[in-house]
Amino acid sequence: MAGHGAPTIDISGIGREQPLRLAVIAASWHTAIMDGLLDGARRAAADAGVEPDVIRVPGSFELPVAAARLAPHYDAVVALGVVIRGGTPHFEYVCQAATSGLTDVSVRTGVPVGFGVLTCDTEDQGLDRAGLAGSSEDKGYEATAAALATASVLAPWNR
Ligand code: DLZ
Repeated sequence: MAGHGAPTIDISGIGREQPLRLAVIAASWHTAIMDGLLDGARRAAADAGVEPDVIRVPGSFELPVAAARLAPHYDAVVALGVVIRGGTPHFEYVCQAATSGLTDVSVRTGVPVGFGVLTCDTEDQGLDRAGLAGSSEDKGYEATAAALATASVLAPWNR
């Protein structure tokens, strides 16, 4: 799946028009890539005029349980992680757990969960998507913008 075809999502100031509570949950493996994703998430939040709470967890496997605990307290959640394929099936299990777990949290709670988990064959692929100098994509920003834009569009149906 390439970044080609991605929409431009305008989130400028949406958090100033309507207060939006944002939790950014970030795994800790692959530090350089994670730093880029987290910086992108913070930039998106700043563009939206939102002050995020940042919660760190050990690995991507822990993202769904953290999202499940936090989602009821926020308007939008973003999950950031980096999983890099190794020589064992572990990659598939962690990716599957993160993907299905985060989807489940989002659908079950009705709180948008931005999917900022990179699943890569190599570290270079992650660096290229981390919003760093020289990266071609900025997945932390994109996932945060998507979660905030979705929260904003769903706000009229807030209970
Ligand atoms: C164990 C593991 C491995 C091998 N690789 C990664 C990875 O590339 N990215 C990541 O976020 N986490 C990894 N983990 C850790 C698991 O996500 C989890 O933290 C542990 O299995 C403990 O539950």
